[in-house]
Amino acid sequence: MTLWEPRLMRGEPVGKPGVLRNFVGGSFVDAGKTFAKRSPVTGEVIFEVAEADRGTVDAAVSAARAALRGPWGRMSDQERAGVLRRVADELERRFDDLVTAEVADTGKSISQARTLDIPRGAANFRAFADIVTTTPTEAFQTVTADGRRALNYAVRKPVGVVAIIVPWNLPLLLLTWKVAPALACGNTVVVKPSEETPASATVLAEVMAAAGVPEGVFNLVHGFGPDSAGEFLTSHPGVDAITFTGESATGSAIMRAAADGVKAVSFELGGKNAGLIFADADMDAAVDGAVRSSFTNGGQVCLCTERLYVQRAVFDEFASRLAKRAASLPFGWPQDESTANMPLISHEHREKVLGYYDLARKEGAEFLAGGGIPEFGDARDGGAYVQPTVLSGLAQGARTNREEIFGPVCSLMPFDDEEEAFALANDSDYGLAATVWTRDVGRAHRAGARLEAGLVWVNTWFLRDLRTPFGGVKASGVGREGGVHSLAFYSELTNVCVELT
Ligand code: NAD
Ligand code: 6OD
Repeated sequence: MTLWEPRLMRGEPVGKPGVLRNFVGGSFVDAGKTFAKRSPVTGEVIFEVAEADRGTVDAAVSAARAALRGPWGRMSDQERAGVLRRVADELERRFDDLVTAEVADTGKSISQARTLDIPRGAANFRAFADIVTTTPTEAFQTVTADGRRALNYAVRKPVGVVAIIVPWNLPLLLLTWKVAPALACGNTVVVKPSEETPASATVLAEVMAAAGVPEGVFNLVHGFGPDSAGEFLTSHPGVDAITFTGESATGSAIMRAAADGVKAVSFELGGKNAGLIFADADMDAAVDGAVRSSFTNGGQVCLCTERLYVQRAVFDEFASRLAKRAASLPFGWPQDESTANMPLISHEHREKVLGYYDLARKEGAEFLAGGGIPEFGDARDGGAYVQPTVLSGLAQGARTNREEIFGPVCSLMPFDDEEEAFALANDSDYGLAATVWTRDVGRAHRAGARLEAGLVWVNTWFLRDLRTPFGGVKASGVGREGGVHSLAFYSELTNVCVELT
């Protein structure tokens, strides 16, 4: 019997939960304790997960360090790229297991897992196999004042052991987005997925072994953050660099841990992203886009728009169309192809989101759609669902408009002209992504130049090219990954100067 049974996605009773283990030096290992992973769809325990203690994290870091000195450390870029392509092929061979793992852990719809989460896992490995083998380093012909000549060129080398800490919202996508470039550059990794989503990372460990990734190159430790695997890993002296995706407050804690060892960090953090809908926009496209950008993945994407500024002339029309769409998004079981809504990741997170619905009421919001919990009359009533919610009438300075909620909720506010729209969008502690809906080409380019965000989408949302820079400004992140920017973070450059005189 396999761990990855499709009934895990169907809300059928699981019986005795399967055990997910750490992966250290090429073998699956237990650790002292286990913790329970519950289904967000029904609340039932679906896995017991081995929580890595300090000794297990130590062993994982040592295995990663040893692997740098083994065959992996002697491979050329081309040879490593070949391994990455085999990993992508194996991910595709394990497609159904990965869909099961991802849907079981998150409750997301099977159609989203099949079209976004799992395909992006394989795409990440192929993209960085291509990028590392086609990106040159610098070279200069040097002539000095006294007539000496030299050739200067740069050589890329791995940073060493990279710690990768990721969240629960797009588990495989976000994990492989960092594992693929780290391995492409010749590093070894110790990864810690979120305690909420241990399953697809465990399948990835199986994939690594099957694809012939040498032992110790990819290590997996399960557990929590503080006083658990996350903290043991980020404070470990054997780790050379830390790459993290998650909340801004966690980023601060990890930055403090990294300071002691003066380690390089790359942070992809929270957002409070703005969407701007101008009166000249294609209104059908803008409404469709806002539905996607506010409610995809239950609003649990760092790039989701929680603030929507709408030009006054079209405010009422847009608000009523968006509210109607939000109220009619189908709730279904994850395995139904038509399901659009999904549960929040946990009851704890649902309490946080419902707390913001209450806060919005206190701050004077009008609820155009949602605001509560759906009722099913079946096992899903034990899950962590909330209704997709559209708010209006909140002041720009309301906490609901300033703090990241990370749920299926957006707040609508009117504006009169472009200047005001850009100023409102920029009035935020965060700066991850902005989305602009307009037919005015000049305005589209002005938005790109003026909006304080790492990413500006025009007439689209979450359309990704993996060669482009990705990251946030202000509290939304430190550094950029993607394309050559990932190569810059995951490698060290040595300049070689050869005298030719
Ligand atoms: P989180 O910060 O609570 O946890 C993320 C990971 O960090 C988990 O694996 C967790 O166990 C670990 N962790 C927590 N505390 C730690 C500590 N002190 N030391 C080491 N590790 C620790 O985030 P989350 O709730 O899992 O995810 C949601 C957040 O992630 C949102 O804020 C969202 O915006 C953000 N996010 C950002 C991006 C991006 O690309 N900018 C992408 C996805 C999610
Ligand atoms: O598409 C990506 O590469 C990426 N890092 C997406 C992040 C989504 C946040 O939840």
